[in-house]
Amino acid sequence: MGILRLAHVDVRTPDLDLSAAYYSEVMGLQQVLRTDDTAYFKCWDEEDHHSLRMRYHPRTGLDSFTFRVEAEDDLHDFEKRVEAYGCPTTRVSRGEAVGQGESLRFEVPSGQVMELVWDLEKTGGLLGKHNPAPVPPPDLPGIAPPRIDHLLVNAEEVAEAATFFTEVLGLRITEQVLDGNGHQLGVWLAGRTNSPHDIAIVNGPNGALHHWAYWLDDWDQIRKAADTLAYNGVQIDQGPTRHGVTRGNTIYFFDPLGIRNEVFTGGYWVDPDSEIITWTEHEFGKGLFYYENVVSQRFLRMHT
Ligand code: M3P
Ligand code: FE
Repeated sequence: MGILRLAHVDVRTPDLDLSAAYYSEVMGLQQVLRTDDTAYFKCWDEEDHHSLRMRYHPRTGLDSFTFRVEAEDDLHDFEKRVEAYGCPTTRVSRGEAVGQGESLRFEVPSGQVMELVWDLEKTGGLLGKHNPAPVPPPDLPGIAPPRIDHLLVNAEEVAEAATFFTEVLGLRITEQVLDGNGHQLGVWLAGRTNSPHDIAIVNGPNGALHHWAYWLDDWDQIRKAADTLAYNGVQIDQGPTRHGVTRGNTIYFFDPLGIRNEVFTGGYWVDPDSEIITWTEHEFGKGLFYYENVVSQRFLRMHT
């Protein structure tokens, strides 16, 4: 039983055409389905139906984020565990959501809607499984990341959210930031991946989305992403730089409706029994952005 990995992020946009153009042409995702009010996107190396759903709504925001579980029966077990913790759950039946079967939804203690699913429609990656090329076609537009990597949500009570994610959902903390009294200000959590984070939770308003991130293969791709963003007049938030936390290389930027995106590479390999890395609030400037060593207020305060 367990939570495997991030499957998709579902967000709202007041300008679906503008958002769809940006995620197709600048981020370089594949638009797999477009209806009147919703667009579905995936990265070129992803096998599931989609990793991003954008639907029209007058207000920008996070609808939900979805993690895949290891086995079909896990939904039943997680339903009991989440309910026992005190969070009501609902079942979404097969046929109600595009690209997946039955799922379990609930509000996490920090107010975001989380969904667990096992049955994802596998539509395959761009390279296929028969004598695949190691790289995608060279003419893909935009940044064209191979896959989604992680998301970061805010929580007023980080420790409470962290307890839920570790004790109820079974994720592992890889890194944490503690204030002078030993209270958690941020936690980075891994599912069954060897990544330093599939989700992170940092102090901020309940219900908020700070960003989600796509994986890129190396630092040179981050540099190229910066060129693509600047060329397209996209507002860059931070970087290109390096995180102390996760050790990853990164650049943050805003989509046309002000949702923060990140592209990320590097980081270290986490073993299932790796010990937690702890940062003090005093040194968190380096943890956040190792070269700059500043805790940028725009970065911490702005969210969706
Ligand atoms: C990351 C990351 C904050 C830290 C963000 C860190 C918002 O996005 O990928 O490690 O404090
Ligand atoms: Fe991140």
